[in-house]
Amino acid sequence: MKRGLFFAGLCAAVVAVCAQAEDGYDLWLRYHPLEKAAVARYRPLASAVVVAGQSPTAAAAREELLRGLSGLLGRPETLETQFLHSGTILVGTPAQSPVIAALKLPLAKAGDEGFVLRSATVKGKTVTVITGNSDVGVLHGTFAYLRLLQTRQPIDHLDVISAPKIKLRMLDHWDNVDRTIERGYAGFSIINWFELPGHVSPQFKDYARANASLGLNGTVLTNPSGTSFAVALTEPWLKKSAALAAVMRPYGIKIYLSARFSAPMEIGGLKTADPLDPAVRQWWKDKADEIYRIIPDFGGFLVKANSEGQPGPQDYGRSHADGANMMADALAPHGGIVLWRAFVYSLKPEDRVRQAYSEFKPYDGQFRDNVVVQSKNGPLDFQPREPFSPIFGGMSKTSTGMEFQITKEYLGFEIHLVYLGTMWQEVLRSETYAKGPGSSVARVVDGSLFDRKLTSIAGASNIGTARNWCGSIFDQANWYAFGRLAWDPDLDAKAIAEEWVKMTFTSDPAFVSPVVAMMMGSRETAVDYMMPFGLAHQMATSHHYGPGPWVNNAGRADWNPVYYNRADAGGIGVDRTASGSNAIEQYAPALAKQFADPATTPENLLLWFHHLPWSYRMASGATLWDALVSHYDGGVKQVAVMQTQWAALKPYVDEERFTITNDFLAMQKDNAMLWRDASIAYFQSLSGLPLPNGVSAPAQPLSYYEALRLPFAPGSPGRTAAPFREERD
Ligand code: BDP
Repeated sequence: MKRGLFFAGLCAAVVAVCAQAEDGYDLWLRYHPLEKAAVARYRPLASAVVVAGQSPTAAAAREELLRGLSGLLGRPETLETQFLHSGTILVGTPAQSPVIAALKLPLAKAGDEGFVLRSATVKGKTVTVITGNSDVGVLHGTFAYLRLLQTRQPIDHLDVISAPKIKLRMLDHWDNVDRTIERGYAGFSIINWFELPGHVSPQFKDYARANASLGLNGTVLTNPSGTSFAVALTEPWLKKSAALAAVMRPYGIKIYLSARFSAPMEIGGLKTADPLDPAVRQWWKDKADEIYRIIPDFGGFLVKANSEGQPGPQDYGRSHADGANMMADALAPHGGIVLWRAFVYSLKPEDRVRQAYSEFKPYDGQFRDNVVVQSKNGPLDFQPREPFSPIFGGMSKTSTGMEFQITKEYLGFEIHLVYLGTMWQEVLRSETYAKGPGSSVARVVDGSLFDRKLTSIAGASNIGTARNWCGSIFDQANWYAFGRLAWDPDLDAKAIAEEWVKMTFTSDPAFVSPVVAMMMGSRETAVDYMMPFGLAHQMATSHHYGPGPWVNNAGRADWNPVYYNRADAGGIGVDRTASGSNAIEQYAPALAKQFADPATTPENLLLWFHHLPWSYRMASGATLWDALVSHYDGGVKQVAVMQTQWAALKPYVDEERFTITNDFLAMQKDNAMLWRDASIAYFQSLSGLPLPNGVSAPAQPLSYYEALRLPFAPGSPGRTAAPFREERD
């Protein structure tokens, strides 16, 4: 073979290998070489690097910058300050670098964790400065700088100041200590407790990098549900957590643990967990002291109490405030935080969506300063669409933290392509009217509305041992969007999607715009085929994947799909006005008034607030029945459109990531038809109304559903598989 041909063949083989290697592991930090034109534009401005700091965090910034630039543009020179030339990037705090200090940049606005990116002239040379008040700020600035290159932004006149608007930006792992994950659809937990503290998987550093690239600063290692997580508060386990904390620390991320309320009994040998009992209080103080001896920068506790069978203060006739404050007092001397969840769920006659507010509102103002009351975005449970929880805006004297669910428990697991950025934006931009117009949920959560210093956004993680971390490539976008919104809840979901697509795939506009369009419409599409107009919780079984609007545990004061749709011969929807549960009274008067009347209720929440006849006239003039059917059907059609769009993009994507997405879209299409058919068939059996023109009769929805039944329920609580335990018989 001729030499030239041989090399051509070799290169082709290398390219093929590279294409195959795109398995998603690198997330949005791929740093593949930019196209020639971009290299020509950027390289003269990014040919050398001076990193002033020496700490492990400064080393992490340096490593990332070199890794990023080397991949994107070609390896930069690493210089000492005195030799800098045009095109040098100066990295460090003013305290570390007199050159940076002399520039007197507006660092006051960057806070403890933010950064400044600035093009400047030093000794006649054109340089770029990445700086902050702390090494962590500089690290965040480094990732932001690389993002500019990855998304092809101009870098020649940089003048960026950015500081996080939220203090605690947390990823909550619902990972059980046996490595199963509650509501996890991406394999098992990346935390291998069995090997810790002796060995920390190198994957953990990549996990820290990914989180730090978004500016996240906290991670809860253990699930707040279940029965076994108290063990994580024992000394041997704290040492395991300490090994993880050591990897996270340089990346500015603190670790937190879920605290089981009954831990003093389970691991402390006490007879009670009563929060007003002096021995119990002392136990938590001693435990906090011990934790901080082992993990000096421990973040604090996440607590789920008196919800879904979890123990809590009410077991002793005490309140949520009593319980939260006891733990807060134990952590306060060390600067620790209690994240007390407002997701309460127990069998009571009260409308379920009223419960969190009813239980927490009376204690507004009674929680310690280091307590966050962490509420899900909606009053029910991470449904495809809910109004915002009235806790936001309703508790002006409490730090109310936002809890989103990144893992798609109710939105098609890892299979359905659903971008959640739009959903979270809708929640954050919702108007609470707590202090009149301009009182958005974002303003409550960022602390500006009620002048709260302690602010928090948490997301239930979607990460597991899947090679691509999230089970699907597009679910990586939800991790990404969550982190970006936690840093700045005012960011735009579309802009975030664009960034992610460019960083994850390519910046070619022929790819970016259709994919962003797919993502932007995807949540509404899922709402349409699953539960339009504010219907909620229409899943058949506890695994929450497939449809089953008909399930009715008749006679029990239970919550099931029928409880949430109230469909009968006369109509559908839940009356939450004064003639029903009056849940609307938990909102500010201006909103309560709006929600009281179907004509002024946003159509996408109509059936959340109202029970209406099938013949109700929608704004379009169509009857409710016809509109409902056409939304279910429209959702299916939209999935088909996504399928076609994706198929046409094959030339732009590597084989592996193309195929998984293609396969999942086909599954989503089948599932969407199932949702439509099952729902329409059931509602039609009650309404007796004909299907509108163009919509065909559902094909045997029940047997359809049976076909989908899984032999096990992925991600369901109580699943027993334990990957590191060998079964012997
Ligand atoms: C529900 C989940 C359940 C969680 C619970 C929670 O179905 O598995 O434990 O939320 O948030 O949505 O605690």
